[in-house]
Amino acid sequence: MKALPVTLLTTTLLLAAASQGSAHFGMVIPSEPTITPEKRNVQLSLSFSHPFEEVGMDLARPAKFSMFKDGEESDLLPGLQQIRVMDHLAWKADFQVQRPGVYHFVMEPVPYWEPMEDLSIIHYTKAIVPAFGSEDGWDQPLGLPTEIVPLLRPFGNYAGNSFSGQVLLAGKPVSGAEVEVEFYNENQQFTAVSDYHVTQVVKADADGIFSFTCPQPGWWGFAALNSADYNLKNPDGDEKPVELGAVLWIYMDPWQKQ
Ligand SMILES: [Cu+2]
Repeated sequence: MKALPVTLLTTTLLLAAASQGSAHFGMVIPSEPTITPEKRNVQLSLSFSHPFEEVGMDLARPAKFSMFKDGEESDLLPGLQQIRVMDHLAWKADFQVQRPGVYHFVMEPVPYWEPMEDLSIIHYTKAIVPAFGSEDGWDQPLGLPTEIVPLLRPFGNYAGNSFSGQVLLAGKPVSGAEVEVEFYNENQQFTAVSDYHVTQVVKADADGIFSFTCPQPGWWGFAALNSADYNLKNPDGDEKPVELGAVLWIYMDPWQKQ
């Protein structure tokens, strides 16, 4: 960051500050939304970012990174490698798929202290990747502290489909949960009509169920934010509240002509 005019720099910092607080998302983005026998390798990119604006934040080495399949959890943490995403510290994992199935990838970051909100943030972040035509188990909760369980099968969808999911906290539906929605605006192909359009918001019903129609092809992130029933110490050693995010990323394909 050099030779930026002072006014532009100031504006950038103000914009970054203004968008903090609502728009950061844990991100687990697979290199392929579905796995075929011809291309068995999938690379997972892990970051903590503002997906629409493509403004990155540093993601410390996650506390956990796992793959769940058929009720079994595999630890992928040892294979994580540092990368840069949106010019900030991020992580990647290479995973080779051997067998058909539905692979749930889950990141648990270390708590992120957010002074502007006076709380720590933990976004349990999930992406669900099917392999070799299997679709068994996409609707299974994983028993995370908080999670969005898809009601729409989270793959093989077109832009324009409506995503539905249920927000769980400690395994129970969250009545009226607030869910933030952002499009991963790769290469800044779109610009926001207003600041309100960057992060969209939908509320769940009494059973924690919400729907949102995704109008563009690409990755869409859903983040249901709730308060933990515990505190954590901030860097000054003070006990502060904790925001638990249940984040799910799904991919919407474009329609294809013959
Ligand atoms: Cu932020």
